Amino acid sequence: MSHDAVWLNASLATFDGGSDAYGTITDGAVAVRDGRIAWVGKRIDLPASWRAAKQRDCSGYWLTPGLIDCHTHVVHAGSRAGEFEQRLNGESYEAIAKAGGGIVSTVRATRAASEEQLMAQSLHRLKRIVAEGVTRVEIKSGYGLTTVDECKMLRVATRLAEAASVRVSRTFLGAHALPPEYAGRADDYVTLVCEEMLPAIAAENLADAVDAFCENIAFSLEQTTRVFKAAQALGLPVKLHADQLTDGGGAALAAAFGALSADHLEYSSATAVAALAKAGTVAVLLPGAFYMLRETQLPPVDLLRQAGVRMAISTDCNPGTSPCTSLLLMLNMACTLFRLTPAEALQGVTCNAAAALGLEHEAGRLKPGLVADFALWDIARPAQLAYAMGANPCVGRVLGGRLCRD
Ligand code: DI6
Ligand code: FE
Repeated sequence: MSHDAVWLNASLATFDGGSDAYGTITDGAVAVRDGRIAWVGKRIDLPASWRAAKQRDCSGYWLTPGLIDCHTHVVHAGSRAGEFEQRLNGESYEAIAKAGGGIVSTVRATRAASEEQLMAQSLHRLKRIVAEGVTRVEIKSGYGLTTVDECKMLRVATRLAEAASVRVSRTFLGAHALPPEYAGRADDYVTLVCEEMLPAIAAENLADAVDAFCENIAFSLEQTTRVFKAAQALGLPVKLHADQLTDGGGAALAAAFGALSADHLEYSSATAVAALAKAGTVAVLLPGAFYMLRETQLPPVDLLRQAGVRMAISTDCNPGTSPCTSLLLMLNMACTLFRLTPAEALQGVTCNAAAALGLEHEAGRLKPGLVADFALWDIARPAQLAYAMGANPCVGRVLGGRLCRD
């Protein structure tokens, strides 16, 4: 069945230039052909050739690009509520990780789960993310840490697209934590990641990008460099968890490799910011992890802004440092905690989130040629999406021109 139609009677936030930071068009129209945007503009300017097309009435709602959650670990098993309690009793994230808790406890649960169990637990969370107007989600592996279990996670990520009516970008994060069986042998584990896991994942086409956790509790600059070289040799783009807990030089390394994104960045230096700007690497800011860790070091937002580094915002949905399934709440926190403007925050979950996934010419704006993925909102102005806490004004999601039933 064709979903070619003209979407009418909506205010548009195109994020594609125009009179304000949202690219607002009042009384707009969006024409869709073959799942892609064919025309965007004011209704009165709609070309005559579209006047006889099927019409979809948006009832005066706001229509934006479908939101993109560009950094999640939504596929995992188990919960870390106990660890949360430990932290409130004074234990630090690093100390818990060193004592065999933290990421490694989720690794145990994820290894123990069958593909179907992992699917069921993850789908439940993903549906909550998607319900807030999200049409694309990035999903990382990184809680398997064996070839079999990393592939299991990425297969679940692949299958979730259909199950949750959402587009999925899959990222291989084998270098997330050192599995206990490799204690004291981190370089050997990195060899496994580069020489066994990556080729297996590339051969099965299970990943769209490769990520690593570059941090003193995880992998060094040298180890990250090995992973990046192996990824690029297989033609896979890279991204990095960088400078989250310390200034370890991760963001500068990501820039040196032309990474799609460098994520977290609380401790990134001015030099690193300049390198990101030069490389065109997107800064992915994760206010949920900042909040959950009760971090006080703010990411260098003013420097990023001045340098023209594109900023994206994401949930970082993960069981340890950001058990969050609300991208709208992250908009609010990006504004209140990081002092982004509502327009910057919204660019961070649309056009800049697309760029963080290497999809800036595919998604994230209302622009001819891009996918017809939309969210419809019962709001009076776009800033309302960043203003409210705990509200969900999403009244419809459109994927490739087709209205989703959810
Ligand atoms: N940084 C994070 O915030 C998450 N992973 C990472 O590399 C934490 C993941 C976890 O604690 O389970
Ligand atoms: Fe993360």
